[in-house]
Amino acid sequence: MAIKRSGCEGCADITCGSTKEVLSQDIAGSVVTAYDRIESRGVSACLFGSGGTCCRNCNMGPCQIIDGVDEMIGVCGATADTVASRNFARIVAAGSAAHTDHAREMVKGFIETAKGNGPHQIKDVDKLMSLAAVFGIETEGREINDVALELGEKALAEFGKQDDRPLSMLKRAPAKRQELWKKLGVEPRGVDREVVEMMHRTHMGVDQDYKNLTLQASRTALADGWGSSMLSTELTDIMFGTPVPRRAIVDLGVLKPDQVNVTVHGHEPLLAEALCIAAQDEEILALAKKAGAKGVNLAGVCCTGNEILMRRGIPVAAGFIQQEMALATGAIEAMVVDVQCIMQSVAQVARNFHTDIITTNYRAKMPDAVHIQFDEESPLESAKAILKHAIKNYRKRGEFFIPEKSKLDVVVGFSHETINYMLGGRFRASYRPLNDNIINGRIRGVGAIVGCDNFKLTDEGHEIIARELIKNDILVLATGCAATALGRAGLVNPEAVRFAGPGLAEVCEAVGMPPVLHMGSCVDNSRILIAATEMVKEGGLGDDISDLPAIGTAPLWMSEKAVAIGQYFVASGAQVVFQSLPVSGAKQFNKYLLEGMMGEYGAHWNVAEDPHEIARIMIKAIDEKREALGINKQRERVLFDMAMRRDMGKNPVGAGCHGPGA
Ligand code: SF4
Ligand code: MSK
Repeated sequence: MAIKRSGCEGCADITCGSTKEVLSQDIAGSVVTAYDRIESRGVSACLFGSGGTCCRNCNMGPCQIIDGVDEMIGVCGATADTVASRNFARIVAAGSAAHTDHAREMVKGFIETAKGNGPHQIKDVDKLMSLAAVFGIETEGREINDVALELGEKALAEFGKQDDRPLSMLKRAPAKRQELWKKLGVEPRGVDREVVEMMHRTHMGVDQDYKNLTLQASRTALADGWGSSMLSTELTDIMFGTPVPRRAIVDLGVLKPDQVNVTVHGHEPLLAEALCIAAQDEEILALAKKAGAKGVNLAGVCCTGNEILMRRGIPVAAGFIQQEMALATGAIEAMVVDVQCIMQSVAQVARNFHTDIITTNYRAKMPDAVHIQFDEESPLESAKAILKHAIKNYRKRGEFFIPEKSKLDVVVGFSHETINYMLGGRFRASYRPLNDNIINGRIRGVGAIVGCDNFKLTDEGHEIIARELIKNDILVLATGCAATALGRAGLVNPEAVRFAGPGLAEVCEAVGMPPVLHMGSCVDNSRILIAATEMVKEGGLGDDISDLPAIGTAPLWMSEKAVAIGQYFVASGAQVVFQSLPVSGAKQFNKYLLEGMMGEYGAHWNVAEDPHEIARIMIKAIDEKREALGINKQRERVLFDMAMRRDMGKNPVGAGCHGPGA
């Protein structure tokens, strides 16, 4: 059945250009995407679910609570604040668990590498030594792999630690923040323990105080940010190399007409790295040629894409919202998936073509997919088996369409070490120049744009916020699918400096960096914590993260992981702005998140739907921090107006595309 789409006349903006182009082709006529499902569902969101006041934590319910209405509390007496805070805490626990299970796999892979098993080596010895120091590991006169093995084993022990001592990595935070965590009682202990305790405390009849529940939500989130996510990022860097700036390309146009196209979708870089090595293997290349292809073209989707983009410059075909569109090209032989953010619909879309969805992780199987288990002990063999399967599909490829013009240049690879080198120079790497430029006002502050994209708001949301921030001299750090969206918008590129304000432009031009720095995947938000800590330690901008003129946003968040990230940012002293939070049905708890947390952590959550409003909140918060530091100069906020948009050859805001059926 051909899908009737209502079209998107007049929309020429680049963020949705490739999606629109693919779905307007005849070959995509039978493909049903999320855009179609949104249009055909016709059901508005449940108010109790959106407000966070639906509880199904026991079998006396489900209970739908209306705040302030006595008859509408839970059967057990639970109030709206209790229910919404329990639900919020469970979201944080689920998001932290996802990062943690991913991180554990990375640590296990690191241990195998340290033992000399598999195709990888220890690549970043400097980082190995600095992390060994954090764990109190003796390094003098020892073999590199010996140090790495001890580090891997100590890192693995952090997950299951049962004593009450805090996680080792917490000592990387500013001293004042560590003191605050101790005082509040939110220092995380074992990573797994915090998730388990969170689930216990939200069980029926346990913790019923929204503030007390939120303390454990902070502890759980901190175990993620400063524990599992940070371990994953750091050990991955040690094993695969800390990213350095490199040029690459993003968007659907990275698929190749004459090669076996294999997209890697999910999160765990162990699989993706093995595929990168296997794709160059002579046996695999010979098989591809025998099948009539010129080679194997690997391309990323979602955060796996960001991992290999950052470290290897492998192109990213799609972010989260474009995963179905990549398949709808008909040009992909296999979409290889592991864990997280894989829509079940990809198997249904693939059925229209010769494409196989290959699941690779026992945790994440799908109906209608082929399963080839990725074996951590022989990663190369697993990767080759996957590619051989993909190559077999090449001859079955039918009609296809690749939007070849949809291909944007990006410069990526901005680890916190890279920022250090770029601004301070390789021989005196330091955050001093960044701090000085913030103090002298060339750079007004730092804004992080992180997280997913979703189908609720236009993809343009990321772009609008980023353009407004850089125009106002705010350096943007980006991760996850937000970074991919900004890449598609042409902003992750030194040439985008023409859109920046004069101060930021001067700094970016001097060192040749883009005004939007791609810092990696969603797990890599821990890089932002370290960068913020380095800025504090460098001096001149206060003595805690909460003093910095810096703020984060996840405007188009989708995954529970984004809420865990938001909570660890706030608990670390950095304000965040989200497009919505499922807590609005509980007055006191909502107020506590949006205001009350400030008194405890020096930071709080903000909610705003409109991207311009998000940018306004971010700029205001940065100016307030500058004021408190005594470094503010009164200046007008430069509004991102119609004239500027015309100047950039873009459509007016609001005429952007919310997908092909918008
Ligand atoms: Fe209802 Fe209380 Fe059970 Fe929740 S825990 S479902 S509010 S009775
Ligand atoms: S993949 S968690 S949609 S960033 Fe990390 Fe993208 Fe968000 Fe998934």
